[in-house]
Amino acid sequence: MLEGIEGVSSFAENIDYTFWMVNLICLFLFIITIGAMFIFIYKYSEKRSKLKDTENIKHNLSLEIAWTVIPTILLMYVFYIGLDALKVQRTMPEDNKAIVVKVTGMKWSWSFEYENGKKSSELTVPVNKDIKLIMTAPINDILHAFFVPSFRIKEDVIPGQITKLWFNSEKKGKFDILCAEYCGTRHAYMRSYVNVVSQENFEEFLNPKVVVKKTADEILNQLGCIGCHTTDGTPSVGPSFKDLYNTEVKVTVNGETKTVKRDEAYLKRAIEDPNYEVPEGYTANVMPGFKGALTDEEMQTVINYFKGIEEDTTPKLNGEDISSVNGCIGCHTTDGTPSAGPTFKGIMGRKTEIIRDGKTMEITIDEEYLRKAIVDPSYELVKDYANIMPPFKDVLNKDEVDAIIEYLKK
Ligand code: HEC
Ligand code: HEC
Ligand SMILES: [Cu+2]
Repeated sequence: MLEGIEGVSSFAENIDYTFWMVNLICLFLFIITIGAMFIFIYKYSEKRSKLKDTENIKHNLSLEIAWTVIPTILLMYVFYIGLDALKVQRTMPEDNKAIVVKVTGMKWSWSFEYENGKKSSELTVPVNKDIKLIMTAPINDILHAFFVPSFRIKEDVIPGQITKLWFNSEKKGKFDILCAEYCGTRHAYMRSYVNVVSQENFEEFLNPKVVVKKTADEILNQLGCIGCHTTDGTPSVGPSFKDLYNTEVKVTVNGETKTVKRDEAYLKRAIEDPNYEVPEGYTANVMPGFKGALTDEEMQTVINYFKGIEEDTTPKLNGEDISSVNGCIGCHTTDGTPSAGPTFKGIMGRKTEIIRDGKTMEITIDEEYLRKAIVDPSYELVKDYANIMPPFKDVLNKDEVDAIIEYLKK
C-alpha cells in the first residue's frame, strides 16, 4: 500500500472494506450500464437497423424484475456494511476503559490535554489502547475538523460544542493530523502528528523523570568533601571552604613554594588533582583526586558555591513548550519569516510600527510591550497585520507569560 494510505486503526479494515465494496459495486453497475449503452448505439444505429426493428418493443417482465431486485439487494448490502462500519466507529468506549484526551483546534494549531493535565502540541498515545478524543474549539474561534487519514477518522471541531472521536491504533508510528475544514490563512499549515508509542514510552511521556539539579551541598556531601573540609572557617583535615575564592594562598608546587590566587582554574585543579599544589600547612596524598567524579555541570555548581553564587535549582517553566501548546506557533514563526503574525525571531529590541487608538507610531519592543501584546493584543496592533490574535489574559497565568517572554528574549 502507499505510505500514509495504509489504515492502522482497529476499525480501518472495516471502513476500507466498505469503501472498496461500494466502489466495486459502482464500477460493476457502471460497466453494465455504459456497456449496454455502447452496444445499443452500435447495434441500433441508423445504418445497421430499420426503424421497425425497435418500433414495437414492449416491456420485458423478467428484465424489469432483475433490474429492480438486483440493485435493491446491492443497495441494502451497501447500507448494511456502511451501518456496520459506522456503528463501530461511532460507539465510544467508556471513559474508564479508554485514555481520554481533550483536543482543542484553534487558528492555526492543535493542542492536546491528557488526564493528568499535561499538554502537548502533538498527540502521543500508547499502541493497542482505546483512545477517546473530546474535542472543541475556543468560543472566539471558528470551525475546524480533526482528520487522521491513517486511522480513518474525521470529525468537526466546533467552538462552544463538544464532538467526540475514538480510535485504537494497532501500529506504532507517526501519523499525520490535518485540519479538514477550511479555516483561513494558515489552514494548510494546521498540521500535527499522532505519535503511537509503547505503553512504557507513553507513561514516560506523561510523567517525564525530572532531572533535579543537585545543589552544591548535596554534591559536597555525597562526594565526602565535608568529611575533610568545613564550611564555617575552622580548618579540619583540609582547609575550610569558607571564603576561598579569589584569596591568596601559599602552595608548594614540585617542592617550590609560591603564592597563587585561588581563581576558578586553581579550584578546579585543587579538586581534580590535589597533589599538584599543596597549601601550606597541609600534606599531600591525603585528598583523593576527583577527576571524572563530577560532571561538568556539577563542577560548575561547586565552583559557583566557592564563588558564593547561589544557583536556582527549582525547575523552570519552558516558554517554548508553553508557546507551542497554546498555539502561538500556529501564527508566529521562529525563523524570521512573517506568518499570520510577526516572527518571534529577534523580537526583543526590534523597532516596529504599531497602531494604538488609530494612531501609528514607532516603538522599540521591550518586556512591558510584549506582556501587553500577549495578554491584550488588540490594545496595540502591529501595522499591516490583522486583529486576529486571541487575548491570552484568561488563558496564561503570570508565570507562563514570564516564561514565554524569557523564551522570546533568546
Ligand atoms: C580525605 C580528606 C579529603 C577529602 C575527602 C576532600 N579533601 Fe579537599 N583537601 C584535603 C586536604 C588535606 C587538602 C590540602 C592538601 C591538598 O591540597 O592536597 C585539600 C585541599 C582542597 C582544596 C584547596 C584548598 C585551598 O585552601 O586552596 C580544595 C578546593 C578542596 N580540597 C576541595 C575538595 C572538594 C570539592 C572535595 C570533594 C569533592 C574534597 N576537597 C575532598 C582533604 C580532603
Ligand atoms: C490566530 C493567530 C495568532 C495566535 C494564535 C497568536 N498570535 Fe500573536 N499575533 C498575531 C497577529 C496577527 C499579530 C499582529 C497584530 C497584533 O498586534 O495583534 C500578533 C502579534 C503578537 C505580538 C507582537 C509582535 C510584534 O512584532 O510587535 C506578540 C509578542 C505575540 N503576538 C505573541 C503571541 C504569543 C506569545 C502567542 C501565544 C500565547 C500568540 N501571539 C498567539 C496572531 C496570533
Ligand atoms: Cu482549521
